[in-house]
Amino acid sequence: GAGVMLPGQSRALDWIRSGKKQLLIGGQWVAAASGKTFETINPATEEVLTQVAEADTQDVDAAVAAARRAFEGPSWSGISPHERGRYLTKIADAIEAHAEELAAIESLDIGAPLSFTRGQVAATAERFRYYAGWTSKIYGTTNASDASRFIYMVREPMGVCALINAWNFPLVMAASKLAPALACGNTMVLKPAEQSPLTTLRLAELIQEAGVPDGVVNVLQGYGAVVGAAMAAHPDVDKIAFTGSTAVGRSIVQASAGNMKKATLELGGKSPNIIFADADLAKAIKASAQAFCRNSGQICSAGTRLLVHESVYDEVKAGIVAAAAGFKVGSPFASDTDLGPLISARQMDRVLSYIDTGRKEGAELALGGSRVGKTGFFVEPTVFANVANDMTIAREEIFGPVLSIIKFKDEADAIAQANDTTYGLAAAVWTRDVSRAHRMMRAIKSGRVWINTYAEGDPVMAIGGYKQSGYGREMGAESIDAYTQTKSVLMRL
Ligand code: TXE
Repeated sequence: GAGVMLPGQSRALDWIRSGKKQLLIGGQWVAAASGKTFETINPATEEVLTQVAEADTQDVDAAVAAARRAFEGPSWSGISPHERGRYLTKIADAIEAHAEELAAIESLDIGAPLSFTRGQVAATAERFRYYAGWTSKIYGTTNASDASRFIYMVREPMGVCALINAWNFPLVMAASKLAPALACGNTMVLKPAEQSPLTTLRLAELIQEAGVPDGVVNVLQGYGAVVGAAMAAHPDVDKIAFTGSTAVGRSIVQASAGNMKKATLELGGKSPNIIFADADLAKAIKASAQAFCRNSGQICSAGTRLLVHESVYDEVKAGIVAAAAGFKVGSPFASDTDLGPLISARQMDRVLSYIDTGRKEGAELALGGSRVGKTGFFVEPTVFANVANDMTIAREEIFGPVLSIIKFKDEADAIAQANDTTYGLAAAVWTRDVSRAHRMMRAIKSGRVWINTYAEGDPVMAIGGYKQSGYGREMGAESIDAYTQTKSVLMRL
């Protein structure tokens, strides 16, 4: 059970109960113009954690106006890059100083185990530190030219950025957008997902305490179809960055076309995880079980299609089933929990209905398949074997702890099946053959490839999709490109 309350957990509850969870507009915490609020739920207990202000289009106008004033004023985009870097470092320090509290708020709001959210908090701080280093290293270029001319290119911030996030990694996702956007001198309006606003609000308080000027970071919690859509369509927003479903991504591109916002989109995936017969099978099995169960499978790059060479298929299948059967489903605050609940009743129903579809389409249910308990949105690790790559469960993103195991005959067959998807976010290859690893890496159409590991990350690595997994990239040097634009200058001497 959850047992005695941890210090971070009680600080988290104190913060959640302290004061209203309002909107941050122009440096002020304010109620929504409409006065409306909505509930945020603890998905492990189904209890209401607190009420948060519910923004609508009026609040979007106010927040965009505040971001515009902050951008055009001298106190942010005009300051020394070194000074901007110091703000980012201060934010990273504050995140680390409040690590246990932030991890506990995240676990309360999204249900992920504390062991997971602690790692997320560390990754959040690391992202601010990484981009703190970038502020003073954003270079333009100059070209050779004849003696009568001087030609150079400068990189400038985009301006006002609209940042819209999903609920599966609220803090890390906030950092992936805020840190590079701040580093480049932009101002922003950030919308956390309606299911998971709390850590974003706490982070915004820490950003304020770090002294970032009013209006640079504005936060609006609210529903996607209202607030998100208004941000995407707003004529005074210069850039939009979105993480979420491919369907909403498409509507964002359409809405943003009105004023030609620059867009980056990080969308869904159906990532192939490919095990060859010559792999270190023990390692491959262990990591592959985690690859579809981490964060209860609510990860865009989760390894949900396990492609296994036919000669080791039975052994890998048995190993995966045994490993996943050993995972403990339970309270995010119990130290032995591997899988917490899914984010919402809606997501749980969605996942259970995919499991139903898998059964109906004739896949072999080798493990799990049901809800756990009656309270909280818990679903067991679920493994389907003998899956054909054209079944619905192998084609659509389920976003729950559900694995499809698919056989392949040879390298060519593995490549064909791996690429037979509308997505292209991530992939992994397990083999001891170095040449094969490189051949596979080249052949796979996805934005990220792991070799003999899964889900490891580093702030230098860009994240993003081939095909319908997205536009552009987040993180690494590519985020500096995504949050700046180039101005070319020609001077006649
Ligand atoms: O996503 P939405 P949902 C996938 C995953 C999941 C499915 C549905 O398969 O099962 O999407 O999840 C905001 N204009 N991913 O419904 O709706 C919304 O408020 C502007 C994969 O939660 O895409 C939230 O802030 N914004 C993904 C954000 O978009 C809108 C992570 C994401 O919500 C909007 C999450 C609109 N019209 C879900 N409608 C990944 N890439 O990791 C909604 N939003």
